[in-house]
Amino acid sequence: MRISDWLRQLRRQSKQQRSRRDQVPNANVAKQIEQLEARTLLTVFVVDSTADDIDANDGETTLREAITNANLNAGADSIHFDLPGNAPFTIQPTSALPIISGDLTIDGTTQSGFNGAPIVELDGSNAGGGTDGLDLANGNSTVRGLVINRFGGDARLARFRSRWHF
Ligand SMILES: [Ca+2]
Ligand SMILES: [Ca+2]
Repeated sequence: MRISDWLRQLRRQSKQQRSRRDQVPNANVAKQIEQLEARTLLTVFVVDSTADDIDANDGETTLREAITNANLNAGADSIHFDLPGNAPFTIQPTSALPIISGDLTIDGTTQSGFNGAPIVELDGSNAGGGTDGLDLANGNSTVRGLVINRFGGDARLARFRSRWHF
């Protein structure tokens, strides 16, 4: 091998090593970003029906479906509202809603038309006596911008270790 070839080979090797070295921190950064995304990206379920059914194929999402999906979906979730028609929007569950088992934010302020006062109402009139409104059994859950009324039981907010009676 000629010296010039040998030098070229050496240079190539050193360049490859350098680029391999450069890739290590990049790979770490990519991994960190992935982890960050997993932590910060909430899955948002949008309620666009005031009905109370569970039917994955009817093209609309009820609050009952949204809570069920959030419970099944790993990690923290949010429930937003995009209900058609005019305020107030009344959701009348015909039985207890699923216990909220993970971190969940139910945010009634996302309903279009919200202007400082809640316009989405969770009405327990038809839910059966002693039924709880929302049972936040676990995690860091938040309910905002909702009117919750006419339930025989409680709206339980485990985060505050308290019971709200309605
Ligand atoms: Ca549906
Ligand atoms: Ca979840």
